[in-house]
This record gives sequence, C-alpha cells and structure tokens, in this order.
Amino acid sequence: MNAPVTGILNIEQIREQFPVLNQQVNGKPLVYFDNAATNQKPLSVINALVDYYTGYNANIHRGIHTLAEKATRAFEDTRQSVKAFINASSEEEVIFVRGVTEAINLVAATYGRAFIKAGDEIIISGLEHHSNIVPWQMLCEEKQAVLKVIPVLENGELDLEVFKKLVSEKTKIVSVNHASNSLGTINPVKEIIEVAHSVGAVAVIDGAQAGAHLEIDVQSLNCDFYCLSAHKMYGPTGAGILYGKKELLEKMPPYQGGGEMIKEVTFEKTTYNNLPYKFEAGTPNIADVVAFNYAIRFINQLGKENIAAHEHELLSYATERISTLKDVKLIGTAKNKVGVLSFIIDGVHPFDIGQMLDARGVAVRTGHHCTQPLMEHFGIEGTVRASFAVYNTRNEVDSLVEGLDRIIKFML
Ligand code: 7TS
Repeated sequence: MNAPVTGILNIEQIREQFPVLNQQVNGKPLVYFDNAATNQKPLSVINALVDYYTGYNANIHRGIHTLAEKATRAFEDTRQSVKAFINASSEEEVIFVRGVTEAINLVAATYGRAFIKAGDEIIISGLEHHSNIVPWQMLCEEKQAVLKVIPVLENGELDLEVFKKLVSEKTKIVSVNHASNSLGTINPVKEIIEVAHSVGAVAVIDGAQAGAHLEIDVQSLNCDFYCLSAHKMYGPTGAGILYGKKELLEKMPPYQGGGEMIKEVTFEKTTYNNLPYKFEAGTPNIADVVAFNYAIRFINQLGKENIAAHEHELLSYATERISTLKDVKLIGTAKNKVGVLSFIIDGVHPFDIGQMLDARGVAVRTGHHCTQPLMEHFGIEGTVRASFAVYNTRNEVDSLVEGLDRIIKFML
C-alpha cells in the first residue's frame, strides 16, 4: 500500500473498521469515491444499530420501564454529543430531523411561512444543491417573495462583491452551503453570515458537505440555522439535525403536529412542548440517532483536522495526477476545497466514464449532482465526481487515474 500512514492517522487501521471496503466489484478491489453522496459506516456505528435492536429497542420519552429509559438516554446522549460537536449553547437548539433536506424544509415551512411577506427577498447561491433551492422557491411562490442568487465565478467560488450589492433591507433570509457537493468549494460562510446580519436577515447554512470535513462552531459562525446529515458523517441514513438559535426557534410555529410536540391537547386548544421537542412530532428515528453518536465519536477520535489533512493530501495528489491526462477538464478550482474532484473529458459522456470506471471497481458519481443550475452555469450536462473520505488512499487515486487513462485511450 502506497503511504498507508498520512500524518498521524493510520489509514490501514481505519480501513479495517469498514467491512464494506473489503470486497471486489467486477473482479477488482472496490475503490469507493462516492463519499459526497454518502460515506461508509464503521463497525462501531453498525454495531450500535444491532445493539439497539437486540438490547433495548423501545419508544422514547414516554415510557418509565427500563428499556424505554435506556433508549431515551441513548437518544438524548446523541443530542449532547451534537451540541458539543457544533458548539451549540444548549441542547434545546438541536432538533433531530431526517437530514439536511428536512432541516431546510423545516426552516422554510415554519420560519419562512411565519415571517416572509410579499416583496421580501431570499438569497441563495449558484452553488446550491436542489434541497437548498426548491424549498425557498416553494416559499417564494406561496408568499410572492423574490429569490435572488449569488453568482458563481469561473473557478467555482462565489462572487461576494455581487452578494454585497444584492443584499438590502428587503433581504430576510440568506441560505448557502458551507461546502459545495459538486465542486468542493468551501464558502466563506462567516463573512456571508455577517453580511446577512448587516441587513437584519437570518443566515441558514447547509452543512451537508462540512459535517465530516470542516470545523463547525455555530456560536463563532453566529449562524441562525445550521443543517447536517448523519449519513455524510459516517453515520446512518435517515438522521440529521437542524441547529437553530433558541430565540428564533422559540418564536417559530411548530413544523408537524402530533405526539411529543405537545404539552396539552384539548379539542379547543393545544399548547406546544418546550424546545427541542416542539419540532419533533411523532416517534423519531431512534436507532439511527443512537448510532449517529458513534459516528460523531469516530470523527472526534480521529480528529477533524487530521481527517481534513488526509483528504486534502489526496485531493492535491488526485488533482495533480488527473490534470496531466489529455482532454480532462477540472470543474471547480477554488482555492479552498473539501475533497471533491469534479471533471469532464471532452468527447466522452460522464455516464460512460462512470460505467467504465465501475467495470474496474471504481465507484464515482456522474451527472448533475442535484445542482442543475450550477451545471447550466458551466454549460455542461454533468461531471464525473470523485469525493474522498478518511479511508481512501493514494493507491486508490492511482486506480482512478489508470482507469481514466485507459478510457481516454480507448474512446478518443
Ligand atoms: N446539501 C448538500 C450540499 C448536499 O450535498 C446534499 C446531498 C444535500 C444538501 C441533501 O442532503 P440529504 O442528506 O438530505 O439528502 N448531496 C448528495 C450528493 O452530492 N450526491 O447525492 C447526495
């Protein structure tokens, strides 16, 4: 194995914790480079799911029996861990949801419905995933509000000069991602949040591509809302969080009605539960939230800065090697990037490249990556995207580059 130890991380030892990586695909060792879509799960997370269902499956908060208390404690322990992980000031600010998509929809449907009026403006960016576009469009349609878009520069960075001119006293919400899933661009969110606040707007940050890669300190960022998906952080699918500032969450109406989110129900009137339960109607995804705690532990034990350093090293190596291939064009060359490498090859459809790489055991994503407006901006249908996680190696990058070299020689 080429350089199995990067910095202080022993990548071989880390890989042993991911049984799924140890397999052949189409007769070749699996190279999993689709981590921006979802990354793989360590044994500790998988075992937490098994332990929950074999040991203490019970509905939470309502039961007084031993299993219910144990399940409730484990569920609430994850809330404590998330609070520390993002440096929220209280656990009341951490709401469990299905993931980033639901978190953004929650803000649009509650804060948005309650406080956006006709003529108000919502600003997003040209780098956004559809889940940070469509909920705001729906809200704008409903309220006759106006959606504005921060343009993207040729290298995949946002044009902040234009952003500063776009904001005005009409701006009520600014919602951007911390890092782009299609290009890897890390956005200067602290600065964007400051600009939003300067005109009295609230700032929503889509942290889907930051959770496993970038430091997140919601107090230092001073964001109003921050969204995370566990499945992009070595955790299970179907769990995630919405962080919201307490004073905002307090004045927002509930999202869904049902059990758990109430204090008292009569046919005449219902009073709502305290935070965070006001936003957690119904039986939540208990097992996956419990297992999410182990994903956070996994990241904390390795250290986010060590993970980021390893992925950055892979990104530099892959960028350098892929750049030398004939007819390859990188899409997204921002100065600050997470481990996402998007590219096209003149004359070969991304889908064909994806299939031919899969035949060699290399899993990449091809297409528009749920960022159709961004693809349109670059005048392309889609890209091939390799995205890195802590368990990836330089050897695997070599397999990708060899595969691409063969494809180019065969197709062009
Ligand atoms: N925002 C960003 C920046 C994303 O990358 C994604 C998912 C989402 C929001 C939605 O997250 P979810 O957990 O609610 O689905 N991104 C991708 C991707 O790049 N390929 O598949 C999913």
